[in-house]
Amino acid sequence: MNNFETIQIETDLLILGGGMAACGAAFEAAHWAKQHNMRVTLVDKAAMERSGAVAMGLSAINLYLGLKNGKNTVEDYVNYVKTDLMGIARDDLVANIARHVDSSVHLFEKWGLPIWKDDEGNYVNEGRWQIMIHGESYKNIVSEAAKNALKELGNNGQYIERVFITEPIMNGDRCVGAAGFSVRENKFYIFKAKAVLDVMGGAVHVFRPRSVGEGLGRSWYPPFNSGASAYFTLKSGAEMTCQEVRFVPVRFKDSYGPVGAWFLLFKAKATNAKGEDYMVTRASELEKWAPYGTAKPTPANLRNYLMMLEVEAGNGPIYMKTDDAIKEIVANIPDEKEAKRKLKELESEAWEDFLDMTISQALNWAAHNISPEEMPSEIAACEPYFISSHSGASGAWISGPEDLAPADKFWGYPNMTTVKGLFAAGDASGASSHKFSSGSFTEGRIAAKSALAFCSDNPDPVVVGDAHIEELKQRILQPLVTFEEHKDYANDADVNPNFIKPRMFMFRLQKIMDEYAGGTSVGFKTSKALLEKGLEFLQYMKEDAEKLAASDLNELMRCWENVHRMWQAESHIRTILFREETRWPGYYFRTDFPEMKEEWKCFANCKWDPETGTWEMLKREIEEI
Ligand code: SFD
Ligand code: AMP
Repeated sequence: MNNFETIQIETDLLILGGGMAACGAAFEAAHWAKQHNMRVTLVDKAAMERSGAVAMGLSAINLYLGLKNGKNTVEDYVNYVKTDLMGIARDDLVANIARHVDSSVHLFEKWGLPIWKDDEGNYVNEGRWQIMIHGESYKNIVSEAAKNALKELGNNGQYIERVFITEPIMNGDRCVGAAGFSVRENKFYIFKAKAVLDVMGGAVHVFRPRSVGEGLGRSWYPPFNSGASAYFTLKSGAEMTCQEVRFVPVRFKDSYGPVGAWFLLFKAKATNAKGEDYMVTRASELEKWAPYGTAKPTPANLRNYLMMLEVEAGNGPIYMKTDDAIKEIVANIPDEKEAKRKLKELESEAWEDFLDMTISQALNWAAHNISPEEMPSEIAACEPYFISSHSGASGAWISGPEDLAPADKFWGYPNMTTVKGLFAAGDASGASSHKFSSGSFTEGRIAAKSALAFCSDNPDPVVVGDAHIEELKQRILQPLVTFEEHKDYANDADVNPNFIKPRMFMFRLQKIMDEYAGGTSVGFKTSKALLEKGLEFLQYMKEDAEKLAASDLNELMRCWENVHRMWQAESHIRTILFREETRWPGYYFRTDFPEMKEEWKCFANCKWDPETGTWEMLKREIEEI
């Protein structure tokens, strides 16, 4: 530990993360910081060029309203999001993002992102809210603009890559910075800031993945996002919302390729093995979940649910009828030459959809001799993830904008959590689903502007005592010490009675979550008895977390990633337990409370108290605007 240099950095706004929300934050912050001579520092655990969920690229921008064309209104979008989330969403937050998102998309295009255009020069819509892009380099383009904006601040702007943020730094009830370490060099970092923006994405590998053994690590959500956002806000004592609302995407089986383009652009159907369209044959099930179940489009969790009923009935495999969809489009073209040209075009678009964002799915097709125009492909429900910017909703409970938020949902600074000086956006903020890449970038912009206003109003320098810094350093680097102390006891580095390695710790966490909290192996079902047992096992894990051991910096990161996941897991179990109903079948199902209840048409929030170490569960009202 003595050979770790301690580096202290002072700034005004500290942006934690380098993903879509962080890039939006950096871009916007640079504009305001220049005018007010303020300092902005961004810290990413990876390299911004390819970090976060957009690392591999994307083939669509899922949130674009086209307000200028008068096609959609902000209100339409709020209604869509709320229905998709079975009535649970913050109107004020969703509307705030929706009214600003188009301008962010126009910036992406200006920076060089190729967006599909039709013959009249209009964007090509995938669905009502989604537009198609040639997006393999989406993240490179957006991060370059963010970095350039920070560079323009000269000494007042910096981005630091490959530093893993571990812990919040508190001064009483205010968040004043963060501690972390380099994943490449023996350097321990202390960031002191007037305002902190938590944008470290969502969480994967909390639940046991379907891919094990040689496929381990292949998941829909990127393996790098490991619950740091939720851990950071929880440990600061911030109130959290929708921690029960996980996302279970349906994807092409085993390689997790996207389905949106197939369903929306190509109008493909999914069927059971007998060729039955379960959205039709099981339509009556949707009435049980009215008014959401009977709305159009059917909420994502209910689309999943009908498919899961087929699997349970033994009617799998489930197929995406790529072949039928392509044939139908081509069949409507009378001219033979034109039909042939169209077929080639569709084939190319189908492959690009994967190559733009999930390259392994294209490899999977190639490996299994799949020609999408000739045969269908299997689809399946993935394991659960935490991603509030997509169709999940878990994250910090934040202040809305003054002009839209009801009185109890505005506390001075938009996007500030219930902890002073701590802001959240993207996957880190909750109850504003379907923001996606463009909305997360936009929310980052909103949050950064607000956080700089907080810095202006709280200009005094931040103080963090030396003893506090030393305590943080000891605690964060402890896994390296534990390993050094005990490594010679056993001849297998993974099996040692004196410590637990992060990989083993992760397997244990995933087994608990899978079996007790409704993972894939139990068909996404759980109950009070199962959840309470899972919670008991998590308490033992918390004790064992003190014995995590790391042989190098990479493992030190893995140790803390799994501690972060464990906190995400605990808040998830506690909130599922609290909400005594089933509201999102297809994401999870409470067998002891199998129905949706009017009394639970509210937010289920939770809060961990840093003073007492106890959890509080709260109901918060849903207000229509
Ligand atoms: O359709 C630390 N998303 C899609 N959005 C679209 O607009 N179109 C699509 O086509 C999309 N598809 C999609 C999407 C997501 C995924 C996983 C797939 C496919 C496979 C959603 C967007 O990607 C998503 O909404 C945004 O990326 C969210 O932005 P943000 O900023 O909240 O999260 P991030 O971009 O993942 O960035 C997180 C950053 O945090 C860093 N980080 N840094 C320091 N210390 C730590 N401890 C940290 N932990 C994490 C990360 O490195 C990263 O920089 S579709 O198929 O669904
Ligand atoms: P996905 O590839 O599933 O992430 O979908 C991309 C976008 O299309 C998201 O906005 C989804 O909500 C939407 N979407 C996907 N499938 C459907 C469907 N069958 N009906 C309506 N919307 C869908």
